[in-house]
Amino acid sequence: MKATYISSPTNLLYYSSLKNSDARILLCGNAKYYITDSRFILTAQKELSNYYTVVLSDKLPLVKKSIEIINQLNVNILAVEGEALSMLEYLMLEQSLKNITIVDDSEKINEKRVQKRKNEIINIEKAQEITDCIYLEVIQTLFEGITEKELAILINKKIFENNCTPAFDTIVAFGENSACPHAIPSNKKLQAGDAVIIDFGVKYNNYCSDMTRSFSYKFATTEYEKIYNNVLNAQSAAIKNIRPGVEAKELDCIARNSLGIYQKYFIHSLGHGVGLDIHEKPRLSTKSNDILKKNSIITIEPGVYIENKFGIRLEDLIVVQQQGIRNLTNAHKNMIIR
Ligand SMILES: [Mn+2]
Repeated sequence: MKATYISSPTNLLYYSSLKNSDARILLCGNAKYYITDSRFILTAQKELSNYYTVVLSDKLPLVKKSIEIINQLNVNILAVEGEALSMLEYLMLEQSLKNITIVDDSEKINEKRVQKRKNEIINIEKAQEITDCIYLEVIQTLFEGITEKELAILINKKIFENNCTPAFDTIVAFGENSACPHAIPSNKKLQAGDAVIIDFGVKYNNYCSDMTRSFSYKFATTEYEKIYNNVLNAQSAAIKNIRPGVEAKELDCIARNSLGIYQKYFIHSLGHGVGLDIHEKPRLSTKSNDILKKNSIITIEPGVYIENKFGIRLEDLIVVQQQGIRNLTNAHKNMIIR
């Protein structure tokens, strides 16, 4: 019999609806075990007893308690999350389970998360709604001399005020710093004519949002205008082609081709799935073998980065629907903000 061993924080959350990394889940036929320690046992018993046999791992590490249970079951294959399992934990499993074959089943364990349930979509929609509001608020408070760090702190403060947490490190980049796709906010001061990239997301009920906006402060050069419209067109072209069944790499290719002479400056992939994790399946890149499925939530984020000059990235969060799409991002894409 095959048993599945779930150990990553995100899948523990997905499979139990409880946020607790100090647990393991074991699925074997109809048997379902939730193994946790004394700090969390009462919560687990209260919330999970209808779905799981809740097991206290008191004196033993979680992995050892799991091994005890596996040995009591008639298991010959143990499916694990190869992507997330630590080497040490793997070695413990391997050394204690001599007659059991351990296989990587990350793909299958993560597969359920690709197509979002109604409630998951609602949470992500709400997360993006908060993100839109924060963006619209902060761009009204811009002034010459504000630093990237100050603006990032302001965004983070508003995220917490909305009872959320940042979904990842907020990115704020001015001027030539925007040419770095994942710039770290510095003490650089905003000046008129600067290109600006703001990329952030929030976690609402454990679900992430993700948005990037780019603009030129006060005025834009002709070159900025030209490239901005290029990136905007590339994004629209990709979005227009989203539908269940389309290959992720085809969308990436459409966006890349649409950038024309600027495609060599598009140095990352087109997008990614968003859910409990900020980056999850499907992957939208040149190398991806993923095929879009309905009720997936994905980002479409083409960008152009010209070293020592500026960068431009536009990122929207999109629900793949049976018929067409639903764009969860409503923040405007004004090219110049004064
Ligand atoms: Mn993103």
